[in-house]
Amino acid sequence: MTITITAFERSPDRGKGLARDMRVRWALEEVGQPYNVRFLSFSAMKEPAHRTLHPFGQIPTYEEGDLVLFESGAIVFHIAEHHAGLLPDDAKARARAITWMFAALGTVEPPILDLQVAKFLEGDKPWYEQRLALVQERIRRRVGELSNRLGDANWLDGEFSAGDLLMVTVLLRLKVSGMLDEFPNLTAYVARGESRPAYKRAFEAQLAAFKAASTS
Ligand code: GTB
Repeated sequence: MTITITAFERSPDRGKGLARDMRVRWALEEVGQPYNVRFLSFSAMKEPAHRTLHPFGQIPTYEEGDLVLFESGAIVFHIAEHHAGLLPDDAKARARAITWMFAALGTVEPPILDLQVAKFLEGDKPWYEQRLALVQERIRRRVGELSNRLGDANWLDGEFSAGDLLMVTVLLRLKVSGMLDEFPNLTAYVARGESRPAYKRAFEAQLAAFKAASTS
């Protein structure tokens, strides 16, 4: 069945792979599923037609026959549940990999998103410096805990899983701040993710789309 996802027509990150369609593209590449992409402008995302697919008027969405999904984590989970390659067969290992998916989105991502909010939306506030310091402290604590757990392992729990896929995409958003460099094992972990052929294919596809939109 044809799979169609949505993505930014012109991604604000200029194709650096930080928008959340990247997670979905990467998951689809890992399991070898072809997909189409419908590109949306910011205004099209807020139109009723797209809101039928996504109540919050965002990307990514996922359509497969009459199934429509939103939320990148739920989409990656759906892909992982229906195709081999992203979740272990063993029931307990599978449950642990799913736990890491939730940990990535529910525990590690929120403080990292706070940093983006502080930098891009609160930079002109008189309390900005104080807030920034607090946000950075929270990130250091949380990411430090993750670093301790990973130790010198390649992946979070045995083989690469959807938990790693989401965690790597979450940590990638920290790269530009320089804070990831404080954790060499996580820097190497992210680089391992980026060096996977499926990641590279997904990255190239979204970059090519950005370039095509910029020249049109
Ligand atoms: N929880 C949802 C999910 O995981 O799918 C969050 C979806 C979401 O935030 N989507 C963003 C969006 O549609 C795009 S990814 N924003 C438009 C809107 O809300 O109107 C977030 C994002 C945007 C830009 C960059 N960047 O430029 O680096 C990175 C990530």
